[in-house]
Amino acid sequence: MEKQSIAVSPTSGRSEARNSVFDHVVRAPEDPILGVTVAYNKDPSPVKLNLGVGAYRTEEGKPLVLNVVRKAEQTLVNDSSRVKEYLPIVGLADFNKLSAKLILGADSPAIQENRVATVQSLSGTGSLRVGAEFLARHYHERTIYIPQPTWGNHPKVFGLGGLSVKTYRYYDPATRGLNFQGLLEDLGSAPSGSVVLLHACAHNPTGVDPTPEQWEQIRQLIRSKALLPFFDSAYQGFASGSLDTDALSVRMFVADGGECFVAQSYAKNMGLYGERVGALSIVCSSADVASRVESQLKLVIRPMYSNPPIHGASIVATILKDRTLFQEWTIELKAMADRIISMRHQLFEALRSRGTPGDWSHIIKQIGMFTFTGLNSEQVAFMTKEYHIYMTSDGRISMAGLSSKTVPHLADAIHAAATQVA
Ligand code: PGU
Repeated sequence: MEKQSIAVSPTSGRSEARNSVFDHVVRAPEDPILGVTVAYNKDPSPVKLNLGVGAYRTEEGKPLVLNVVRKAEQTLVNDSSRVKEYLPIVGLADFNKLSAKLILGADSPAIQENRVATVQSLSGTGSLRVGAEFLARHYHERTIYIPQPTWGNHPKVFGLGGLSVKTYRYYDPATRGLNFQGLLEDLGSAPSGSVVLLHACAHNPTGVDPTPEQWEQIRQLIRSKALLPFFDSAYQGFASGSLDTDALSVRMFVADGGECFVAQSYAKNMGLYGERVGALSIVCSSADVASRVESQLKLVIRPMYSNPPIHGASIVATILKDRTLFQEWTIELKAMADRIISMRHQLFEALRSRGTPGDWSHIIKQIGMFTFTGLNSEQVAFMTKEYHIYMTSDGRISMAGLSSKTVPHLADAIHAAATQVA
């Protein structure tokens, strides 16, 4: 082996800059969401507040590991028969079955008829990416329509996955609600067969979901035009506090017998963010199609990351298959959802008591982890600079990062931004 020579400067003692084959590489900007945490971490202010990333915090502002997750982990650790062998390419079999059941419902005919191909993947993001690559290889229509706006990573995940990305109207800034007419028009004029990305519940970043009646109209339109629905379910249980209620949209599309994709994440609802645990389910028209689809999903996964990690999926499977643990999980999940709802009311009241100009009722009307405040990027920059409040530049705040103690500080900042910055 050749010896590496590192030139050390006698004066500085540091290695000297050399020409690099990467000299042309330009510094990339930080990620619009995860980069907010990077900036937050650098701020020495004691009053700083991170409302950027959608990650749950307690009333004390601390990350939360659910009790039920601690218990499941203890069970796993105590079980000396457990080994660290590779999982199959598609992941843990129990986890896959239970995940499909969780989103589609225990009595789903699609599951009973073995028409669902489920693979464990790397949280929501990895599941979306595997789905995108499968579609790019095996589906006749390579265009996916995503809502405008949507989670900032969606266009990149689907674009790099090999699909061409277009948008459909979703949000109306004037009403701070759904642009239902625009949505119907845009999906109505999408080429037949196009893939349509739908947030199963708790739309990110707007917090605006269709009503059940609107979902039914969307379903009819999608089916009548033979569009292919692709659900992103990253917040099951976080919208209403009920796992079943939050799965209603997906279940409507499965009940009609048609095909669809569902990407699930356990990052938020089980607090397993860094464990990277999620699933992709493809609901097919027959068991035979589902088994062929699964065989091809393996060919997508194998060269990407070979097979998924075992720990997070084992935690989820342990909880989902045990009646008592499952019950405990639903209680802890509901408590997280309820705390977020209470933050909405507290923030709304705090703005009202300050007489902050504008209608802030959307804070209590919006659903899920986020409030899409309507604050513009200048106002956001002002709040970061003057109040050390960190949030994405589109004006989205993670309500889960707020606590009773920090509501007044945020309300002061919003009030100042709304009155001093145009
Ligand atoms: N889909 C949606 C709609 C999401 O909001 C997120 C996470 C994901 C998928 C991916 O989550 P996984 O962690 O891969 O399961 N969005 C959060 C978390 C930070 C991020 O951008 O990844 C957010 O703050 O928007």
